[in-house]
Amino acid sequence: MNGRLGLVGGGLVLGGMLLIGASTAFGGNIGGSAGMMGGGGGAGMMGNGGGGMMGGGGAVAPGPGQAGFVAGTVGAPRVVRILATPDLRFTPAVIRVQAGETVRFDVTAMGPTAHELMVGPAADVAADRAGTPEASDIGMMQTKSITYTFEGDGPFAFACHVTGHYEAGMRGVIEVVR
Ligand SMILES: [Cu+2]
Repeated sequence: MNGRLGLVGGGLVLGGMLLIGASTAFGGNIGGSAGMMGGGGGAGMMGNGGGGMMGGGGAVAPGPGQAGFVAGTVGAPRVVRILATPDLRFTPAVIRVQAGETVRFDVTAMGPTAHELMVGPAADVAADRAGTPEASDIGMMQTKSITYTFEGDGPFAFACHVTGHYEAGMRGVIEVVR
């Protein structure tokens, strides 16, 4: 019995770590999906997308402005994972990039609603301007990517322009770190 309890305890610890990560990065909105994300490459997601948010996690890759940070290049973009959640939010909603770096955003739709991801200058993203880089029709548990090089001072932003989503708050900001 003791041995079995120990095993259960270990499982809870692991689950707890995932949930801590999930609640930090995802606002706790996808609690039921945390395990699934963990099995599907959660470690990489945390390492790449967590950055400063995770604050102190030993396995977390340093973010822009932090010692040891490796900026993305055109040849080897830095991967940042974004979740499009059923409550019409992006997680994370604030992403830091280093000036000039190239980032590949991998966005996954976490629920039955299809989403889009537009990335670019904030004014273009707000206006849903044609020609602004966009991944569209991202279905449930589907992941699509946009690769973007952050030249200039910004401001930059990202958003979903499926009808009503932007107005509901489905948008985020990209902070450029120099
Ligand atoms: Cu959306």
